[in-house]
Amino acid sequence: MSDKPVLYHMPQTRGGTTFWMNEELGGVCEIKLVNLRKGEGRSPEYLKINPMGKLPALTHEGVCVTEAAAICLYLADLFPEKELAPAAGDPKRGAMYRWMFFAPSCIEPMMLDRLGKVTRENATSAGHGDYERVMASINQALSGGPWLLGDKFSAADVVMGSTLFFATMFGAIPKEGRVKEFVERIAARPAHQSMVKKNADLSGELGL
Ligand SMILES: N[C@@H](CCC(=O)N[C@@H](CS)C(=O)NCC(=O)O)C(=O)O
Repeated sequence: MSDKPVLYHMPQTRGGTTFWMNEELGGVCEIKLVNLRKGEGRSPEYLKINPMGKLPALTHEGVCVTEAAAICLYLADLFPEKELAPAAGDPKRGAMYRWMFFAPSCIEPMMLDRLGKVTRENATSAGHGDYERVMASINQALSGGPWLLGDKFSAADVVMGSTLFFATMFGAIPKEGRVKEFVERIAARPAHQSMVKKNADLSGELGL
């Protein structure tokens, strides 16, 4: 691989997920800070990278990847020697995809419904169902362990771990039972602790 991937980041955003992934991989990305509070996400230069004006984003070899889960998956595949994703064709890769898609497409909208006190008449047409269904799935996902794919930590744990970390922090999901154990296991990882420390330093630098 020639160029280093460039990760566009700001602390206190979903960029924390991809910044943590970068720490799990040993710091493989060049970090470029985008200060959303100063409007840098809406600058013409950044909108060319991500027309959504959102973080995180990653560029590599002329390609842009947005969406935290997609970036984590891309990085896991780019550095297979770090073993953060089962190889293509391994059935466990199916489970990895499942939970990496489940977090942004089911947990996140459910969380926003809960926090915004939105009630939906029809859980069958809402892709994320409802709170009870999402919680039943999360509990099933965490029933093995210690990690989502069993003994081996993977990119799926980064995405689900971050999502559950924030869901419990904001009170959308109670911090109890398997969720509590999982979130505590996540917080004990050296790469997660390093992300928290570096983000705190960067927050200071940016005056957040
Ligand atoms: N679907 C995106 C969501 C990214 C997102 O909403 N990022 C927020 C920060 S947590 C953002 O950049 N907001 C700035 C804005 O919308 O202007 C992902 O999963 O990465």
